[in-house]
Amino acid sequence: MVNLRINGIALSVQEGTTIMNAAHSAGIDIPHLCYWEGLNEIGACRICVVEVAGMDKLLSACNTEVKEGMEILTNSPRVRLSRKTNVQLILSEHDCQCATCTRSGNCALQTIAKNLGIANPIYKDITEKFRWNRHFPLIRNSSKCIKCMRCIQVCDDIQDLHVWEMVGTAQRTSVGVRNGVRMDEARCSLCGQCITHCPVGALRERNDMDEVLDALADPDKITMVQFAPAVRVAWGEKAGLHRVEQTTGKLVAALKQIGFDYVFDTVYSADMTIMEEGSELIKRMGDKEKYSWPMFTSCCSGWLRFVKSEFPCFLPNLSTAKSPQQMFGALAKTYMAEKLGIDPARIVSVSLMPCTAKKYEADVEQVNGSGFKDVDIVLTTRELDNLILADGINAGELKEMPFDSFFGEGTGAGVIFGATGGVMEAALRSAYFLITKENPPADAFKNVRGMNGWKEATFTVAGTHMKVAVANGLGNARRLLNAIKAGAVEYDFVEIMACPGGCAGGGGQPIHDGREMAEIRGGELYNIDSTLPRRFSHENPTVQLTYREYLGEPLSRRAHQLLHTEVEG
Ligand code: HC0
Ligand code: SF4
Repeated sequence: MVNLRINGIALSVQEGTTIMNAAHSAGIDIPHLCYWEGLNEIGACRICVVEVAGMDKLLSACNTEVKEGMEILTNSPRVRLSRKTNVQLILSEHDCQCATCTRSGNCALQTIAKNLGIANPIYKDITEKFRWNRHFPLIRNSSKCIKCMRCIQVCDDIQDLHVWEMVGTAQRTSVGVRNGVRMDEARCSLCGQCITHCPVGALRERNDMDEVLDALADPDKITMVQFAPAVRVAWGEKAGLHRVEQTTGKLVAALKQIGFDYVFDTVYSADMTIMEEGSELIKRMGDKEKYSWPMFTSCCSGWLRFVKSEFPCFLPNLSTAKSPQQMFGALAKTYMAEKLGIDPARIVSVSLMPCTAKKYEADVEQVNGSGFKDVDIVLTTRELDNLILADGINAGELKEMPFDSFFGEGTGAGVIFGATGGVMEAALRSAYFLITKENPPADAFKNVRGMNGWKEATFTVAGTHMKVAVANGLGNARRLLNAIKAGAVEYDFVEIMACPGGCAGGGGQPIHDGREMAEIRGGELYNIDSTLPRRFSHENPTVQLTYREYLGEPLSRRAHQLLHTEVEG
């Protein structure tokens, strides 16, 4: 037997085994193109190259046998760069008319280029018909548009935003931005629903994978990654994992294999959000005249863009609490940096989200409170899946790993943030406690669950009646806001999520053509909540510690500086 290590994993294999097969036995599938076992093991495509400690040259894994004591890396920065460059070179000689190719959808080159996140062939000059701001989080390549008009339908009928329209006549008919404005000037919420409903690759998010890979390759940087509630119930779909197999522990293990230094959970900061937003609601209710009603949740970045452009009159009604993504970033570069004794300037804070609008949110100046950019890079669930696939990680084989201590501790209340009604339910669970000093039954507020676009409920807490509403999908949000404006309805607290079904159906989630997945994924979030030992945000021991050690109490001056968009309450 031969003993060796691959990506730090120790293993023992038969003499004569190739690196490719040894890696496979450790759960790592090294990407390859020309290799066919027993037929073609010539290492010609140079896609399966790996780095072996002590050797200058990269070796092809398909035809190199293992040797005793070998230390092999299948995903080092050199390997990743070489693999990507080699695929780019192959593409430069390839006629990429995939839609009309009989192998489309079953093509190794197409798959590998996609898994490696190659969005534009750099050795070819593809001329697009429309000018586009490539920094904008939503990108459209009109040369791939098939004019199916799904983007127009979802934006008009579901989101009621009307960003797209048919432009031109006869042969020049195409889809364009309404009124000929530039995309970054359109009233787009960045919900990304046009992307998840596009049957081809004409619409996509900005690809930020390379920024993450650069950070991972930089020895001066410390990489911290958080992942959102809704990512945990979708990340394994691409790899074909059964719902019960796509656990958070496996995702932590995948992120560690990719090379992140710290893996944390956005659910921790969702619990922080509840403490701040719940306290804010109680404070506002104690001084009703001073504030505009109802109070709106403020954690959905698509909804924030929508309210700013469509209903600015409601801006004072928004909770000043930042989203969990941003709370996490602010605490990572202050409290966490202090605790770990790290210079915050060295931290690269990466966020894995089911959302395209979160890419925009991280760049908004008012949400940065740490003195640095609180969240440096946001990847969608689809980009996360590509990171996993690009490194040949076999998700089904991963051994569960725990989050890094201690931003990994979260409660069921934080988990359900990812489903419509979840933020409201989590807030009510803790508001009840903050008012009465007793926990309600954990499922006391379940009336706000479900896929209805506009839900209402009334609860009585310590003799106070509270009327709440929950809307998902921006068309429903518009109807609800118009009804409030007209005086037809009155509420105390309203949750709005831009995507149908909430983040579970977010615009950055894996695409299943022709199928809405929000209800299934949302149901899974409620299952997780029901099985967790803690289901109330105020019971999160890390949240309690954060207040004891660092913030004092909810709505304190420091809490305002880091966790709210207003420095004073
Ligand atoms: Fe969501 Fe969130 S619940 S917006 O949908 O609040 O994206 O999942 O991460 O930030 O937690 C998205 C999901 C989040 C945030 C949380 C909130
Ligand atoms: Fe993003 Fe979630 Fe809002 Fe959709 S519902 S825009 S995924 S934050």
